[in-house]
Amino acid sequence: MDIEKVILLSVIRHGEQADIEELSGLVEALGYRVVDSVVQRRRSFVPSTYAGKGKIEELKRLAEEKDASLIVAYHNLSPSQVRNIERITGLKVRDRTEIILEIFAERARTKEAKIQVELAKCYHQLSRLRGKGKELSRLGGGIGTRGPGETILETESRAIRQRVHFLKREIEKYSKRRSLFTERRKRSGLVTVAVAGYTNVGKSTLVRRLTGEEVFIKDIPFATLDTRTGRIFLKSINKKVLITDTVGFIKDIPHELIASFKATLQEVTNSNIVVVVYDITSSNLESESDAVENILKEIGASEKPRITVFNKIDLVEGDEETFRLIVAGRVKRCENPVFLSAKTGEGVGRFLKKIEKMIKNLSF
Ligand SMILES: Nc1nc2c(ncn2[C@@H]2O[C@H](COP(=O)(O)OP(=O)(O)OP(=O)(O)O)[C@@H](O)[C@H]2O)c(=O)[nH]1
Ligand SMILES: [Mg+2]
Repeated sequence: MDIEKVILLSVIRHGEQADIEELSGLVEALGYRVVDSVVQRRRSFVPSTYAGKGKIEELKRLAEEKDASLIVAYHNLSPSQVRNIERITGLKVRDRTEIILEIFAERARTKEAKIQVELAKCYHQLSRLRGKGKELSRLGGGIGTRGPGETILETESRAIRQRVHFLKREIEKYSKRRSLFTERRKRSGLVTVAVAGYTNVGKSTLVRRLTGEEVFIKDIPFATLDTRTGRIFLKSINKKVLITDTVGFIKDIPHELIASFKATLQEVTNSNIVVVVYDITSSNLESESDAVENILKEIGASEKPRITVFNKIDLVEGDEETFRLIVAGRVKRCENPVFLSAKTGEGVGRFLKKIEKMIKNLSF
């Protein structure tokens, strides 16, 4: 079968940025090929077509020329925007949230992750239906009339809401189980360290390096969707420490995903120390750091004791001074910085020393 060819579409409003390269990586993670991208700078989105009509026409010509069959928009689109762009171009249209949800759906392995992804999809469908409802009611007849479309919408959204109710109850079970584990850990005096950070920075590689756990590592966004915990023993302070790998963060994360992955992200909130990992080679440290801080805040973990890891130093020439210069002023918070390579192991000793010191000082 031919690989589906995709053109990316983004409207950048004044003072805003869109990470087209990242969107391209996400789309390609699903096995599509990105053949071009169209970017329009303007003050606001066009309500009916997201980008201006001229741009959409240009997109149509480009798609013909490049044999593309799918358009992926950077921002969330309303149902009417999708319909209008589809009508003008004759191509399928999706948005970034749908792409991320699809990646999550593809990667989910455990029952819990699958339930969380399904919940996120339900939330997304509901928000789309709400949009559709508004459009229909604008078209609708006089007071008290109920168009047939509306009835179908109501039935549809009721079915989804029932499913949401069921899925939430299922997630609650996992959440309770996690709370029990947390309690037990606390009582047994085990210290827990959660490894968090942007997607694809090397969190799982670090956890594997430290614990030897066979976690899944791959050069793709969202390789990890489930938390995995391994343990290490810190001889000098005679303590067992649990290290948990977590799902990666992303900018403008679909709100549906944070809401449904709260249970998994609870591991970060419940831990004693949070290790925030960055990829020192990233050219987007600033916006990645913003995203990380926003999500940590949303899950109530921003005030946890933390260590900031800059990973992948094997890809950079130089010494610690060079590394410091590379990251200087680029991440919002930089408590207890450590530079290391999870791949080669360089600097991992220093990292463990930092953890030991922190545990001693915090006297867990
Ligand atoms: N050169 C180099 N590559 C690394 C290092 N650490 C991780 N990688 C590579 O970076 C990619 C992502 O690594 P993962 O450990 O899966 O990253 P992650 O943060 O767990 O990613 P998600 O689970 O997808 O959020 C893989 O190709 C790793 O081999 C490192 O220290 N140096
Ligand atoms: Mg991972």
